[in-house]
Amino acid sequence: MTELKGALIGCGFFAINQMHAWNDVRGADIVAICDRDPERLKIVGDQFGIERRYSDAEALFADGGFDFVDIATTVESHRFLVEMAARNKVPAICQKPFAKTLSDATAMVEACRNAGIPLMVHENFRWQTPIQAVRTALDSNAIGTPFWGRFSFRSAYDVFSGQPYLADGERFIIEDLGIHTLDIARYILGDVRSLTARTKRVNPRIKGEDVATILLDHESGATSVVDVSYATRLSREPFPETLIELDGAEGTIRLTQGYGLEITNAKGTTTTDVSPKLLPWASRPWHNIQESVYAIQQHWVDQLERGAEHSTSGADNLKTFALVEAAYDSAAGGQTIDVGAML
Ligand code: NAD
Ligand code: 89Y
Repeated sequence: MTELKGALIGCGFFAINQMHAWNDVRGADIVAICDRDPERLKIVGDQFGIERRYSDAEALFADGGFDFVDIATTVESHRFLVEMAARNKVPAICQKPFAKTLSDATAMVEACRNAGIPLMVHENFRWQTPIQAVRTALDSNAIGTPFWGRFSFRSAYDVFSGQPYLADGERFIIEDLGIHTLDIARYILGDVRSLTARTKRVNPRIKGEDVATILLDHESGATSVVDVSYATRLSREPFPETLIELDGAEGTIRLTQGYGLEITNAKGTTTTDVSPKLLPWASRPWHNIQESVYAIQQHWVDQLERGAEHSTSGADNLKTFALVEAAYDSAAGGQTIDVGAML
């Protein structure tokens, strides 16, 4: 396999996971890094032994010598950096949330399409081992056609210590975390026709909403509820588990706290442990997310080699991003949003 050369922009909190995962991925190596903060550049450069270091993305692209760029900055710079990659005809991965608005996201997809470069959004939760196990169970027809689902993420984990910017934005849980849950709902039950949402802010120390309840009408005719909260104190903290309930014509699936997959159908009930692996560089409770970072990055390389579209391509992610925007619109106005009309 030819080794692809990558450059990573944004050496912050989450990029450490991406750098570890690149070390494990078959077929790619990071050869250059960029961050406008010299301290972060030095920490990541020294930790991962990267010599080529840039404080300015224009200078990184001008020097070139890499086959793809992995953009791990926060959302404010995503459009600017993806369009820079497109101008330089360099295939790009962009962290979630893809953009600030659906119109920005659409322009980014358009820029990459016109430049003829692949674009993948680092929308990694669908790559988690337990979520993949649910997909596999459905594909094996374990419960027949699903008609109802619940995708639930309820926690009181302190995400603000690692990611302080999450407390400052006008928007919080739907844009930051619910985006993954909505993507999982699409991945499991298919695209969405219409959506109704309600939000709340419970934590007085943050600016945005920390609770959201979203009702989805899927094109398949299934109905689902996506409910997310960072204001839910439980006896056993579930972070960062997404719990799933699916009812089908011939049975049910439950993804329960502690990574149990329970399938009930005419044959009875089976319970399987679908825990993620604890990779050597990972730490609990983040290991579920960390393993999915490795999985999505390996998928990036594998699909580039095959010349095939990525599961969370920019074009695919517009349909997830539309749900984020629709949820904020619905919560603000109280109405049901026609998602198809937004795309
Ligand atoms: P961070 O603020 O810790 O790091 C971002 C880094 O990017 C900073 O070091 C900053 O100096 C640098 N940067 C910003 N703009 C730049 C530019 N134009 N050029 C060069 N450097 C620039 O943020 P973070 O917590 O690491 O989050 C980064 C992204 O990862 C966010 O979009 C966040 O939502 C996402 N994230 C994803 C997951 C996941 O599971 N997919 C988990 C956590 C965070
Ligand atoms: O930023 C978020 C993400 O993508 O996964 C969990 C998180 O780090 C905090 O909500």
